[in-house]
Amino acid sequence: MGDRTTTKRLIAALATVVTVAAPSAARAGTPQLPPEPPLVPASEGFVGRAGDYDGDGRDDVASFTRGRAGDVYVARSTGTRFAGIGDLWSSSFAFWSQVPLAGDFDGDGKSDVAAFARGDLPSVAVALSTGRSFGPSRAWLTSFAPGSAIPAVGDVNGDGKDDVLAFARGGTATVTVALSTGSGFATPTVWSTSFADGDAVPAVADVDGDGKDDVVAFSRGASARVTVALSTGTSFGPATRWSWFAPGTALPGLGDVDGDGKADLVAFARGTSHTVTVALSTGRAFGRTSVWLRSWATADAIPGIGDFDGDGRDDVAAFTRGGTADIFVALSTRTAFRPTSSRWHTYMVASTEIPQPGIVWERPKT
Ligand SMILES: [Ca+2]
Ligand SMILES: [Ca+2]
Ligand SMILES: [Ca+2]
Ligand SMILES: [Ca+2]
Repeated sequence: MGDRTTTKRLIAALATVVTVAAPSAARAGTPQLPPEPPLVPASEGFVGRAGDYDGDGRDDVASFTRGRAGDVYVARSTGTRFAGIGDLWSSSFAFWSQVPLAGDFDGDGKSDVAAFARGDLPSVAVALSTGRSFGPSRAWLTSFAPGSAIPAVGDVNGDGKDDVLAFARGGTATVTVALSTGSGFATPTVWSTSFADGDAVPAVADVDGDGKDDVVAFSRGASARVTVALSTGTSFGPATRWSWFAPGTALPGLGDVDGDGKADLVAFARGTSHTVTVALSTGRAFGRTSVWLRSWATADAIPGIGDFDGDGRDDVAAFTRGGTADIFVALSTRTAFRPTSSRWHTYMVASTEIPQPGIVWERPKT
């Protein structure tokens, strides 16, 4: 126990040295930025998909310090653990309270990262993966996901390049899409004028298995409605109710946990139970809800979904963060999640850093 704490302090000290040794131009040029806003503003959050940053078929984890530093660390999956400690893949990406998300925006098989500024100057920056680090941050789009719109990533036209989405929610409830050209995002267009209204939690995945990512909205709370709008390749079809799932404060996500090509529902209960429930997609609806795992992502741990062993079935992760900064993984057996015997990492996503994949959302209003 004492050894591990000492090791962690050494790592933290080393990380500081690395940061000081390589100050970024962006950091040096912006000394008068305001204090960092809260990490998760009221009634906001995001569902981040997993990334395969080195393109070996196994999903890896990334950690974003955000704030003034804008550092991005990656720990690559070996299939049984996440390797490397303090592997800095970028020292100037996703500053302050920007929303960091993963996606393969140029379609080369290696996941890249996007940062959504939102607010009054809404831009989307992308840093492409070389397989060993992230290249320079470049603005791929301006005036996208303004104010408190919820950004998301998915390949909605099925061309192999991930696109970006913005959910307006509230009374507007539009869904805007900007398609990736491979080197930028095209002019945004509205793909739905009525989806994910109020404070519904939106998510993106291919629920009918046709190769085009669809949109899903979770009402949570007492109603717990799950609404789907399928992608036609150029727009989203009508909103249709597919299930009752993720009631109360449960954190909802999507992943193909049985590996049939259709994304399924996964919910992480919060509060006292901490069960993980799954409802499999039939392609036209979500089936019966069943418990796949108990006592997962307890306390304030952040859950995530990704195929960490690369067998084609999505697994679940739990990031303890804080000073412990452990990562646990439970692998899909196709009918349940089975926790692996050891931690997959013992110092990754520390303090209040944001992990990808991660489901970060505040509890619904009561
Ligand atoms: Ca696309
Ligand atoms: Ca689809
Ligand atoms: Ca499935
Ligand atoms: Ca798996």
